[in-house]
Amino acid sequence: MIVLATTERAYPWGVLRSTNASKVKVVLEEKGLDYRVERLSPGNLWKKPPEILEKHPLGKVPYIETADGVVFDSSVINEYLEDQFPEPVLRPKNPLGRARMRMMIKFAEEAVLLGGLPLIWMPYWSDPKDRDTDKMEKGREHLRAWALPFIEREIADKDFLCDNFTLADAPFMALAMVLQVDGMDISAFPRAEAYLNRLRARNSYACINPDTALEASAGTP
Ligand SMILES: N[C@@H](CCC(=O)N[C@@H](CS)C(=O)NCC(=O)O)C(=O)O
Repeated sequence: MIVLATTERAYPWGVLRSTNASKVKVVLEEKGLDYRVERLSPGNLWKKPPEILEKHPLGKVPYIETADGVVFDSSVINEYLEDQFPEPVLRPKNPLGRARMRMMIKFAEEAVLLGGLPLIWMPYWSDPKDRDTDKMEKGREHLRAWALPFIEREIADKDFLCDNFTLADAPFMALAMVLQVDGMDISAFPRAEAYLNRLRARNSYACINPDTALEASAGTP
């Protein structure tokens, strides 16, 4: 049984989950693997106690614990899962296809998960009256300037970024999750909007859907 260390918490406006760990959670689901969620408090991520640093030297989530050892960093974990559990295949076969998949993941890491998304997502972990709404709007502007035009162009007339669903799509499921809570209007990017809805329609999305209760998304039943 794989243990996924993450941060997830229920609020009246939805169940909020770590964006980077959500990338991994959907891949565990897509591969039908047995796993259990271990929830670390957001406070511990900032305090970085030794028991977390022992598992993840940067004191972040996600990391996974397997019978073979600990693996940290969402993109590294997802490729490890693909290597260790190759079915169903979530990686293109040819080198150029793989390079494309990794470029999509790299873009998502820098322009989405580190770029615009935290400006929108972090305030949702606080009371509405404590939120910096200007900062949240900056996050939305960042998405309108970078992530959404990129998706609009790269998805073109495909269903998924590398034709079939692959690891390239996992980080964009975290974007779908954040925008479900935020409700930002993205109708100016119709192909990106349809793509995010396609990701939300996958069975694996249920484990990160803000409408799914914590008890119903703790891993394999
Ligand atoms: N590149 C890392 C980023 C991990 C990351 O920043 N995780 C956030 C939660 S979504 C975290 O632990 N933040 C606490 C911190 O940065 O100290 C990954 O993909 O796993």
